[in-house]
Amino acid sequence: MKKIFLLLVCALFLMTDGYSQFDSGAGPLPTERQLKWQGNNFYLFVHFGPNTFTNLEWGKGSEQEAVFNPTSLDCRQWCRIAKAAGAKGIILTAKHHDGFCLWPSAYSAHTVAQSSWRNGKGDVLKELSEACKVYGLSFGVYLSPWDRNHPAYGTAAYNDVFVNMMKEVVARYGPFFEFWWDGANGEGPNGKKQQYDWHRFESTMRSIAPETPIFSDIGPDIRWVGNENGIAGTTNWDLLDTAGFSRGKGAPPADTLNRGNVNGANWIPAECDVSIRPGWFYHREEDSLVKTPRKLFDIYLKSVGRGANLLLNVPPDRRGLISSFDSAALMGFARLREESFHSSLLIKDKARILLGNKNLTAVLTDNNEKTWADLGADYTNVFLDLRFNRILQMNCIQLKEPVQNGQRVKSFTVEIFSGDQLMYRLEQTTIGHQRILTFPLQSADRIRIRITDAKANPLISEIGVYHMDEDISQDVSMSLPCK
Ligand code: FUL
Repeated sequence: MKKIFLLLVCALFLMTDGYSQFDSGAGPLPTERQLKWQGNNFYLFVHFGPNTFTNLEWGKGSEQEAVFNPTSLDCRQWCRIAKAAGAKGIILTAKHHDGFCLWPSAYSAHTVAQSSWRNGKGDVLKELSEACKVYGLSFGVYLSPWDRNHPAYGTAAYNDVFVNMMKEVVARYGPFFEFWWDGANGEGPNGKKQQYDWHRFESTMRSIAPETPIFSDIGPDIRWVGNENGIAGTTNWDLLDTAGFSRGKGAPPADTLNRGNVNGANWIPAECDVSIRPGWFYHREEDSLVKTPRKLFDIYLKSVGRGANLLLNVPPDRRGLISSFDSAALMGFARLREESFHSSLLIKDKARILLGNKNLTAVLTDNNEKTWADLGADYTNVFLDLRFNRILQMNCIQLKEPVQNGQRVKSFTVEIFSGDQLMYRLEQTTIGHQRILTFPLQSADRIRIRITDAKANPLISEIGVYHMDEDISQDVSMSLPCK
């Protein structure tokens, strides 16, 4: 009997997918590559290709290669703007659904090499990977398996083509900080759909780029957030059940992707992809529709501020440059983040953070996710007491969990006091890598944070309190005013 029990325990261990590790109580844990990726918070997406020149969103695949002809492409300009915007990296659509390769692939006859751009000698991946190095940015690629041009699409031979292309880009332009698989699966030039060999695609990537996290609807490392508006759920678990689901049409419901699964079997955090414009590719008629800095800041609060990463698309124009409309919006967005978060009132006021008689101020304000406070097994009977030295105006609080130990907090409250008077109360669910909550401006000298439910001892690594411009702190959904 004892032997059977031991065998069952061993089998259970072997059944885990090898990517997520298990910790009793706290649930699945992130891998090193996922943790590193999570630290990037915000980075740019670049949709660029024949669509930029034909004014389409989904190219047909029958476009002449000659249509791709940027007049003054400069990837360093993209990087300068990304850097100034505070983005940590750039992911480029190396091949979109039209099949056109932005690098001279040996596995396609529909690439930059067949175009007249730079007499067929140009290579956008090479240029961008080099520029990213110069500017200290991470580089990633998007590779669409759906290919409306490739003659082999719709046959088993196309899976070889896709595998070869992955090998080619990893060898020539890697390492990548993220590899992006689009789940779309439409018809190819011969009217047939492809049976993607996802298992092979995944094992190929794991063997040639084990450090690179892979994005798709359902991971294995990063999941889609279920919408293209850049908005994660107010409840956002880094966990997802993937058994029985597949990429594309077979993915879990959008709502599940948006919030994750509280007891999900795999650590697969969400990424919020959204475009700065209505479309993913550049269209001149959308110049006046570029999102404002305030709109971008609101998206930031609802993505990064809800524990997800933000992938913001900024498509270059027909010159091969990011237009001044987009760069101006990005600079305004960076300014709003800088003004809002550059100094926590806890530091400015030399406030104290107490847990009973323990002073946790240093640990919780050291901007170091590797140090944390353990609120213990009896956490419902204690609270973190943030004591300011005077009445201050505040409208934002930021909390972080050290997710290397799992995502533990299921619910918590934040109570804001002036003296003994409770001024405002927020009831929330998850924290995760980072939670930013805004509320109507309060004059207060004390904040009480109580964890009301958790999977295991709650751990908090960082707290910040801010007074941001009132116009931009309007995200008051889910907060419960008490007066
Ligand atoms: C989707 C694509 O169909 C869009 O064109 C865009 O690339 C978006 C990021 O992913 O699946």
